[in-house]
Amino acid sequence: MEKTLVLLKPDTLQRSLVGPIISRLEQRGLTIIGLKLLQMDNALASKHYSAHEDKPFFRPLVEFITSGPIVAIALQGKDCVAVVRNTMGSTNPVEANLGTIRGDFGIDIGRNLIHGSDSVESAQTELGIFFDKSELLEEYKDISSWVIES
Ligand code: D4T
Repeated sequence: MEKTLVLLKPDTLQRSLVGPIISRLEQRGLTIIGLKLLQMDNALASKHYSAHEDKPFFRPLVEFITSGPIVAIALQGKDCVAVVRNTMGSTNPVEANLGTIRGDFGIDIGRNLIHGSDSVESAQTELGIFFDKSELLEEYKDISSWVIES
């Protein structure tokens, strides 16, 4: 079953939105298979956002993501990369639809609350950055057949 990585960014923790945001992901029918609270350092942030290192927002982005604790979550579910992306909403909260996490909780692209891998390939790479294989507990839910037909 497909997996993805979610990061709840420092603004989510500072604003005490961890519970409501995790609830939305769980309510979609996704399964938490790994979860940890951590403080990213410069090296980890630069690695995670290496695709953006030439962009003007790279430095502020690294500063922001390292400015306080984050929550890293490994999720599993049918089409979960796409399901997480459309549950998060557009990168810029101003453009995100109401009913999405960014649309309901954010107003600034530099404080957009949540990261989700943008493809199955990047999910695999990103999960490897934040979780050891032994930290992922897969396929443990009994209710899966009530969420996913097959
Ligand atoms: P992440 O990677 O955080 O899940 O966001 P997205 O996948 O939705 O968006 P992204 O990779 O294009 O951007 C990464 C991160 O950079 C911030 N950002 C982005 C910013 O501060 N200014 C900008 O102009 C852009 C494009 C927000 C998300």
